[in-house]
Amino acid sequence: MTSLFGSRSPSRFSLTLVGAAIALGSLAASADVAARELKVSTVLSDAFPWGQAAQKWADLVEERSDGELTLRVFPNSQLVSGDQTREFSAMRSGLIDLAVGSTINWSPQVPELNLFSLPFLMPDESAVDAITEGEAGELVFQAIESRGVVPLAWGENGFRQLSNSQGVIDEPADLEGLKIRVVGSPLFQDTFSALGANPTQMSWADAKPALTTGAVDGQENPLSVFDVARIDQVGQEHVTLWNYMNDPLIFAANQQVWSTLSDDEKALLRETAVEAGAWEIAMTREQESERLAAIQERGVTVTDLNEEQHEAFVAATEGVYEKWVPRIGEDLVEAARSAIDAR
Ligand code: X2X
Repeated sequence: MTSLFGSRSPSRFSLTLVGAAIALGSLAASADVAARELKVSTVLSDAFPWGQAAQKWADLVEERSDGELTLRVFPNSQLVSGDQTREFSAMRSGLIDLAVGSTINWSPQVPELNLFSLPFLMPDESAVDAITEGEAGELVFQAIESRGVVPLAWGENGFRQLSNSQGVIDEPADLEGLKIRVVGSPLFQDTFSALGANPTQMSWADAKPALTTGAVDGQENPLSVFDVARIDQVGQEHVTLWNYMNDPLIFAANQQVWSTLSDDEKALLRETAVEAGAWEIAMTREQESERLAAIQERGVTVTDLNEEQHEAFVAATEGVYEKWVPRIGEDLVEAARSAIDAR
């Protein structure tokens, strides 16, 4: 048997084979480097605007990198086994490459993110934009970066409204003793305790089952989440529109992963995150009134607070500021307030 190198002078045929093998080898090697897949974590799937934001990001990256960079979205907090308040730590430690995450869920690790959860700080969408698009937003991004994660762009889960199974809530006294499911972030415990409720921290994965069995009486989430998850079907017949806080989303990357990307790849990821975020924010806001109508059509009682009722909730939660403003940082809160005043 003649091996490829068996004859003294290799035939033209065997030389061609060697050449082809080398070419194939280097092709495979460059494909390894080029066709890179990054994992994107989200809490909500693409049935919700949040998951759609991540999918949009993935689609834009695929389109513009000619398939060289692939973002694969892992919804339902599956990369952290459902424990959404561990997502930031998992991204910092490298278990997660990229995420479109909620400021609430990351606030246990990044205290500055509690800014957005301060009750009744941001009255409307323009107040949210004034913060995220200005100096306060930059300070928030610096805080994230200083804790080992690279922030890229903003999205929006939305203004959070209150729902419950017991009755109409239009004053703090109506919350007295109600068991309310809140996210596992300490500020929420304080806000709902201040209102006289009985807050219970649990992950989103556990929330719907707890509402179904009546283990909790109520919850708070944006209308898009209430609508898509059909929270009306688990006995939540009353919704109070109180806009008590907004939950911006942040597109971000693990620092180690980020440092291995070329300048072009970094620019591509950043630019597509900004585009996907802007697209999702506009969509979420545009859909808000249809969602409200759909929820009402299903027989849910919707209560819109008048100014006096609204003020009673603001007054009842003022104490939360005393404890949390020092933790968030006086300068950041001040920057946010002046941005809101100047809008
Ligand atoms: O857990 C929630 O309520 C949710 C889905 O809105 C967040 O992840 C903050």
